[in-house]
Amino acid sequence: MCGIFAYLNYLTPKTRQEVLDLLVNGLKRLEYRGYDSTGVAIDAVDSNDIIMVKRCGKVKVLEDAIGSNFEDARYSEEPVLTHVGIAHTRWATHGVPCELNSHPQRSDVNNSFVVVHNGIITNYKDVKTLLEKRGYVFESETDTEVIAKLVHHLWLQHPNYSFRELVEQAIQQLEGAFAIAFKSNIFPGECVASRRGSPLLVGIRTKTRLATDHIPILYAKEHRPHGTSLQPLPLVSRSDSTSEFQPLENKEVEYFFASDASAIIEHTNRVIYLEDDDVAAVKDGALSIHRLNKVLDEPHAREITTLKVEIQQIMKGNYDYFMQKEIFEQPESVVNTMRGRVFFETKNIVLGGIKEYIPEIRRCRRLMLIGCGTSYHSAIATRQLLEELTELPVVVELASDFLDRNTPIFRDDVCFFISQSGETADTLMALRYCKQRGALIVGITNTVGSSICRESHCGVHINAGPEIGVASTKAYTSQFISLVMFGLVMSEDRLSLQQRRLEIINGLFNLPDQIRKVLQLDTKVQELAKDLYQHKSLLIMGRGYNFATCLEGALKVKELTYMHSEGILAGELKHGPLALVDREMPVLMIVLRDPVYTKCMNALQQVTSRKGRPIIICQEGDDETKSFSSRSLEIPGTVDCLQGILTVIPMQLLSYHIAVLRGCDVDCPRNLAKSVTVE
Ligand code: G6Q
Ligand code: GLU
Repeated sequence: MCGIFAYLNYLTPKTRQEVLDLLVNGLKRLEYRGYDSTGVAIDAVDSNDIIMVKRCGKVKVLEDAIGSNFEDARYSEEPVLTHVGIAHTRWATHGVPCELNSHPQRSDVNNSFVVVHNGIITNYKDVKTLLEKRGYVFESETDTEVIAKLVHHLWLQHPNYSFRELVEQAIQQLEGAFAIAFKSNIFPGECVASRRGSPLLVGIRTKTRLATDHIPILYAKEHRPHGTSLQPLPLVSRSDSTSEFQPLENKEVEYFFASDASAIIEHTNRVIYLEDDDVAAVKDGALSIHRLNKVLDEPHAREITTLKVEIQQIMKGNYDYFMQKEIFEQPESVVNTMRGRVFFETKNIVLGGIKEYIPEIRRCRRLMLIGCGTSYHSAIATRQLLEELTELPVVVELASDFLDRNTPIFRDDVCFFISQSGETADTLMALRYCKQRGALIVGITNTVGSSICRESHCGVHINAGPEIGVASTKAYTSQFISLVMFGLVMSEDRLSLQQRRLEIINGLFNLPDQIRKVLQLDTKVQELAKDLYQHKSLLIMGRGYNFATCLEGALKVKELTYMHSEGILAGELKHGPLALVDREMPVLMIVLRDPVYTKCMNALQQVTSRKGRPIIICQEGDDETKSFSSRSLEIPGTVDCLQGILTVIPMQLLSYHIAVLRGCDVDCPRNLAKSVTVE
């Protein structure tokens, strides 16, 4: 989730226009991360005021708006010695993309404190309620606005605190994930930034060589642990570490704060990667890094590292394609989907976006899950579990077919529309069809403010972060988890299901590490791809909870490699597809130790006795199953209903590697678009 770029020049004359150009250019470098709106904040010419320009849409729109906003010649002619500018590309999580919800968000009409933020503040409602009681009036729908207002509130309570101390105290009250950068007209020339769970780095440019390669970390003397009750607001004692204060001092210096190095590298290659809960503050040109509490064995300084990479390389990290990057992001994206929703300690699940509708959903006649392509597969993947946990009939529909059939819909139906983009025309038409007939509409999307979001009665944002590769990967696993979370909410008061729920919640807890483990199979999968890429076809077989993986795997192979591929329900083998099997036909079979294991083994034997040479995806350590083939991939075992999240990853990797070997355009397969807005 999205982009921060901030720039501070100390005793380095720059016109405001130059600062603006720098900020806009920084945002352009971050565009590839995906976003829906943008904004900047800089200082006014003849006062301490902060001027903000925010726009919905592309950075280019912001650039044009800036052009007309700062026509005053003094912006391009009068150099300023010291200046702070902050800028942002937003990927909405709370509140639709619009000017008011764009960042920077402000503390008050005077713009006393303005902030740019990446991530999600999961306890923003509590903080907001508290601040509203103290008279704050909120103007946006974002979670971010609470950060700016909280800092303002703390400043009113402790007018002697430094900018850095105010931010330090504010972040103790925040839960969730964030990278933030602040600017203030009460503290001109200063910038304070921090992070937790979302990346942020500081670039440093000086005329002369830096005197040090390390910035010592300073600690607050007292602190409160995270997530303390918000009543009353903290009266934490001030961190007083002046005796240790050894900031990086330089006469002329420029600082760049950014979500990733792509926005910094053209200015400097000297950077510090901030760690979670670091607070980096620049005052009088000196950078200092603070932490709230000392952790044993922690380094005492943050190292200034020298980047030796090209911009292109940074944008995709160590990856060659966005799709590959997105596959490897899954250990983090699944955490983002669960953040602030699954409480592992109390075994509690809260889905804020549908909470109020749960009683109505519990009374419904049936659940319908509707989508296209990969999104449809996430419905197939979770249908069985939803039937089990909700004890309701669950119908899964392809949006286009659903419309063709004039499917009967009733007022007491609950219809889920699953869509990464939230704009797929077929899904949207099906939504409108169901809405007209009085059904309750639940949107499951990755794009806040999309048509499906807006037209739903309620919903769940899957929070997978922008997906750039046309082939959907991390959105699938996040859709999967969102639907599982829904099932868990529906079953929370069913006594007979408590053991099952517990098993699933524990399974969710272990998922990120298990995904990391599956990703380690990458080289092995690449080897398999070398065996397969010259073939014309690939059959993928499985059943039960893993049938969806077969369909999704086959879709990935088709769209990326242009090879024929088919996902086959293993139970259907003898009703036709078995005729395809011989020595030459590539077959991949998913055989896990779950309730349908014996049936899958039957299918495996049917294949091998026709001289088929299947590649087997089986459970770690399952030597018996493995012995049926010379080629296998072992994946960690989890609870049966979550296994599909782990089995789909080798399929994503396999299709990716075959596509690379066949010389296909991985991120933009021919004839396909990321968002299908035509029927
Ligand atoms: C798969 C594709 C595609 C996609 C559908 C539905 O790799 O991305 O199958 O899932 O076109 O798109 P939405 O999820 O955006 O509705
Ligand atoms: N949660 C914030 C919002 O919706 C920030 C989203 C982002 O990372 O851009 O405004």
